[in-house]
Amino acid sequence: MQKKSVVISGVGLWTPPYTVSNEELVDSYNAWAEQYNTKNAEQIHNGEMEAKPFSSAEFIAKASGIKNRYAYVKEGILDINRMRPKLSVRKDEELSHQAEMAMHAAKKALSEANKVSTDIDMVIVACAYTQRSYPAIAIEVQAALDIQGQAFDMLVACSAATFALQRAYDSVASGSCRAVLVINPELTSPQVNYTDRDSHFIFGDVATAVVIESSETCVSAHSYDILGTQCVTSYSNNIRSNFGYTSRVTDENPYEADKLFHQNGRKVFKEVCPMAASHIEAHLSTLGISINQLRRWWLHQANINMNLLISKRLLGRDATLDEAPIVLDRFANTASAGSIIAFSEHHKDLEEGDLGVICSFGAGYSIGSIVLQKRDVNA
Ligand code: CO8
Repeated sequence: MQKKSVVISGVGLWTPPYTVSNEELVDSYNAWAEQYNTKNAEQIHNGEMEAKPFSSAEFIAKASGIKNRYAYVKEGILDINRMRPKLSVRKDEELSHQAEMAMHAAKKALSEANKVSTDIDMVIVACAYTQRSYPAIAIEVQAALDIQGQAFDMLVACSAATFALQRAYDSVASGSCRAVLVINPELTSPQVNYTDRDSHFIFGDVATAVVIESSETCVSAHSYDILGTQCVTSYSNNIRSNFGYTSRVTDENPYEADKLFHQNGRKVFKEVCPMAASHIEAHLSTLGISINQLRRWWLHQANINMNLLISKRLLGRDATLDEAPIVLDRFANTASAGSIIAFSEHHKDLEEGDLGVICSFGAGYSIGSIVLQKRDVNA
C-alpha cells in the first residue's frame, strides 16, 4: 500500500486570561519565605531547619529568559497562605477545566485548517498531565466537538506534542485516519511548587492544537509537508513528580515537594542540550537536509540559554530570533505546548519550499522532532 503524503494544515493557540509577572511571583514567594523563616526562627537558629532563601526576578530572567507566564486561574497562586491556584470543582455533567482549555485551541486549529468536526477521525490530547485518568479528556473533547472515530490521552511530558504528531502522521500516512486533531491543554500550575525558589518561576498554562491530514484533502492557506518524524526516550530521574494514583494509599503527604514538579535543572541543562542537538542533526541527515538549509527552528521553550546552545552547537553561531523564535519570555515553560506556540506565532511568513523543524526535549528524557516544508499555497 502506498503511503499518503501528510501535512500540517492548521494550528491553534489559546492563552488563559491571567498573567503572573516575575515581580509578582517573587514578591509573593519572598513574603512567604519571610513568614516561614520567622515562624521557624528557633529551629533555624538551632540548625534543625534550613532557612528559605529569597528569590529574585533578575535571576529568573537571566537564568531562564522567562519574564511572564499565563495562569488558567490566578487566585491562590500569590496568596502566601495558599501558594497554589484555587480551581473550582466542576460537576461530572459539566465540561472539565482541561477539556475547556483544549476546546479553545482545537476550534482555532480547525478554523485555520478549514475543517469541520466530520473531517476528523482521531483526537489525541497530548500533554504533561491530565486532571483525571478516565474517561479520557480526549474523549470528552471528541464528544463536545461531535467528532466520530477514536480519541485518547497521551502523556509524554514536554515531548507529548511531538510524540502525538508522530502518531497522527503515521495514522494519516497509513490511511487509517483522514485527519487527526492533536491538542495540548497544558494546565501546569497545579503541579508547580510555588514555595520552591528553584522552580516556582518555570511553568505557565496554555493550550495549543494542530490539525494533521492528507495533502489530498488540504485546503488551508498555510500548510506544511511533514518530511519526517523522529522520537526517542532515555530514562532519567532528573525531572520527576511522584504524585500519582497510588499517593492516596501510600499515606504520604500529597503536599510534599517530591509530589510536585522537581528537577536537577543544571544536570538537565547539561545532558539534554547535546542530546537534542545530536537528535536534530541525525534526523535531518536521514532526510538529506543540511543544518544550514533550515529556515526556522521551532524549539521547545524551557530556557533561552538551552535554545541558544543547541542552535550554536549545530550552526556554529548563535541563531537569530528570526531563525529560532523565543516565546518563553511571555509564556514561560508550557511543557509540550512550547514548540507549538513558537510554530503558531512564527510560520505564516515562510515561503514555499522553506524548511523548518519542530523539536521538543524534556522529562523522561524524551526528544521528538518533526521536519516540515512549506507548501505552495495554491497546491
Ligand atoms: N532566585 C535567586 N537565586 C536562585 C533562584 C531564584 N529563583 N533559583 C535558584 N537560585 C540560585 C541557586 O540556588 C544557586 O545558588 P548557589 O550557587 O548558591 O547554589 C544559583 O542560583 C544558581 O542556580 P542553578 O545552578 O540552579 O541555576 P541555573 O543557571 O542552572 O538556572 C534553571 C536554573 C533555570 C532551572 C536552569 O538550570 C534550567 O533551565 N535548566 C533546564 C531545565 C529544563 O529544561 N527542565 C525541563 C523541565 S520541563 C519538563 O521536562 C516537563 C515536565 C512536565 C511539566 C511539569 C509541569 C509542572
